[in-house]
Amino acid sequence: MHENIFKINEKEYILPGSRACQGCGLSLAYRYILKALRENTIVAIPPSCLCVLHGLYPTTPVIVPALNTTFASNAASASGIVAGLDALGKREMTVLALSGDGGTYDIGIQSLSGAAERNTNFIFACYDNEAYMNTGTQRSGATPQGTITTTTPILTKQDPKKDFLKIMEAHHIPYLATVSPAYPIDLYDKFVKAKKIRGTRYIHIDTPCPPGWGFPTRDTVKIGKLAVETGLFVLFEIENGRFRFTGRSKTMAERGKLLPLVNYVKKQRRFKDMSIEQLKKAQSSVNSRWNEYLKRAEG
Ligand SMILES: Cc1ncc(C[n+]2csc(CCOP(=O)(O)OP(=O)(O)O)c2C)c(N)n1
Ligand code: SF4
Ligand SMILES: [Mg+2]
Repeated sequence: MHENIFKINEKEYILPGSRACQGCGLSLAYRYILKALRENTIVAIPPSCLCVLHGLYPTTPVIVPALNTTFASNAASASGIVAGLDALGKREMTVLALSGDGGTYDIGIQSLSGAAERNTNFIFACYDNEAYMNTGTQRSGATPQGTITTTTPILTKQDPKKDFLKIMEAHHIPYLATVSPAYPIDLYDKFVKAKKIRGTRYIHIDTPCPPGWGFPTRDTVKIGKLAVETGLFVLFEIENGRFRFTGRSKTMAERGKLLPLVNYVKKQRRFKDMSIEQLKKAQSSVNSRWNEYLKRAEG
């Protein structure tokens, strides 16, 4: 079923000894991303947990070249790398701008929107751990309603998560996809595919984070799977405007039933003060978005 299941790249691009936390969803995702993109990849990195993972110059566990950029300018800096490579005639290189949700939804949105509008020839991937984790779990535009963060410690976050996928889809880019490190083959296949497409490719990564979300480090994959099986995070791709479910979401759309959202919520300390009203609202928005996707998949 998966075109690359027997062809997974065995080479490791992240050597042992990174500074990421135990059980980090970003570490898992990044490992598979680099396996899919292979050599000839340059990564642009804004201030974030990814920056911490890469370490302090002159040492790093990552064996592809990377450029540290400023928070707001990751997409603009990556566009500069693309232009430089073009000028040198190096067309075999892949440029990956990899930003956190803060660096995508909030402070990086302007440079990303400009680059996507110009159909810049790069992959922009957002690893969404749903808060500013590197600086101590402040709320971002990606933080879900009902979550405790260090900037919403009493009442929980009241505003809903921004629908960033719709914002990116409105840029009419050639490729948009969602992935989860809990489903590595789906993730791997999508990055392999994205590498072959020219223009702006946007990939959204659901990124479970044990300390920020409040679950045991051994449960990263379990939490990632629950996000997909409750329909909160849907695996799909939109290629030249055509929507299709992939991986576990595809089998669930064909013959499955979504698990109740409470199964996901009750496993994370960040939701401990979520009200029943907030949970009902979140469940109803999961249901209506799932039905929207089912209709799109039919059409
Ligand atoms: C202009 C600017 N504002 C604030 C900071 C401080 N800062 C560094 S990393 C970070 C959080 C990044 O959050 P996100 O993009 O979600 O990535 P994560 O830390 O969750 O991996 C912040 C606020 C900064 N480096 N530059
Ligand atoms: S805070 Fe979360 S995203 Fe950041 S390194 Fe730790 S587990 Fe990974
Ligand atoms: Mg974040």
